[in-house]
Amino acid sequence: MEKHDGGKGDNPNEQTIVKLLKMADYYSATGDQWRTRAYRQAVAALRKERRLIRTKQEALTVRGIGDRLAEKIQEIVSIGKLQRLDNAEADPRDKILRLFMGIYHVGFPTASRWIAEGHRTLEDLYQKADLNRNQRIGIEHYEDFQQRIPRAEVAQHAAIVKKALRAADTEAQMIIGGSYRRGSADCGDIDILIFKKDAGLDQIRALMMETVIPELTAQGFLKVALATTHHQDSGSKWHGASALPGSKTWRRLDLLFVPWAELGAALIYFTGNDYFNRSLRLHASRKQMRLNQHGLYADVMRGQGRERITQGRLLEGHDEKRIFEILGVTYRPPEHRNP
Ligand code: DCP
Ligand code: MG
Ligand code: MN
Repeated sequence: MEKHDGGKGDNPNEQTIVKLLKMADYYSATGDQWRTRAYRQAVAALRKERRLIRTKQEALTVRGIGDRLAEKIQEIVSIGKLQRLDNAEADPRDKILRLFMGIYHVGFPTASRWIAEGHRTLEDLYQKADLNRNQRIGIEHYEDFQQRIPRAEVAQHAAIVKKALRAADTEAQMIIGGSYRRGSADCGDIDILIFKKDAGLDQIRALMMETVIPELTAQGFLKVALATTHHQDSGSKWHGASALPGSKTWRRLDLLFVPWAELGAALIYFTGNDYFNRSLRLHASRKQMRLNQHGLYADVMRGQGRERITQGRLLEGHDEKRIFEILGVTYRPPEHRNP
């Protein structure tokens, strides 16, 4: 689940924004996409305001804020809290839902099915539920995977990966992405992009799967592989866990294998955050372009239901700054991509 740092602190509506973002996180965690969107929209609208919005009437004059949200905003400003948020945080079913959704790769559907089956604790699940291997590992290392990782430790894990990478190929390169690249003091996991000048995906993938990952596993640094994917749309990646020498704490490690030609688009995608990505992609589609983790495209043909008919013509894939430029968006350094 995505967590928020709240914002930059120079907006008169900061207190309101923080509460609304918590609600958005809460609704997102419970699978309510409609409300999630409404709350995020309200936050985006408030961010653009220069004045403090105090009353429902004032809130209703802001584009993107409807009746219900306007009431919530008035409640926050007048009593300094949001009853709905306090209730949500106290509700036992929601607590269990969030507990279960904290397991690696468990989403709302699985978590609610487990609750319907009568499970209430991680112990229940572990003893009685029908779990796959990754879910078992996720429960065994629940505490580890829930902890934030101090920034300095992320760098230590990355240094170990880099050493093995360079030993396998002196020209291979990597960049730490995710919240680390955005400058966070601590991270939910370790996200690393792997690439090499002029190399295609197959070359990077072979280097990692045949040499680097087996080597790091033999060293005892990599503890388990949780998922590997390799296909057209979602790209090529490795999910697993690592631990520093002498430490019993497992950390989640995500490796993204990136073709040289797609480095810029992959950097944008893997740097995030996910809200930033969504708004940039939306911006692209409003300009008749399409942005994904592989590149920025023009002339994308869509059918009646907005489904894509053609991939379109590649405008830019390699150069991160150039992608912003073509989109007509002022370049934002990673530290400023925390909407
Ligand atoms: N990403 C995305 N959409 C998602 C999930 C991820 O666009 N649904 C992108 C943006 C993220 C990046 O991938 O920044 C890495 O994903 P993480 O889940 O590791 O998220 P962060 O690194 O941003 O945060 P955390 O510190 O919680 O790991
Ligand atoms: Mg991350
Ligand atoms: Mn990640």
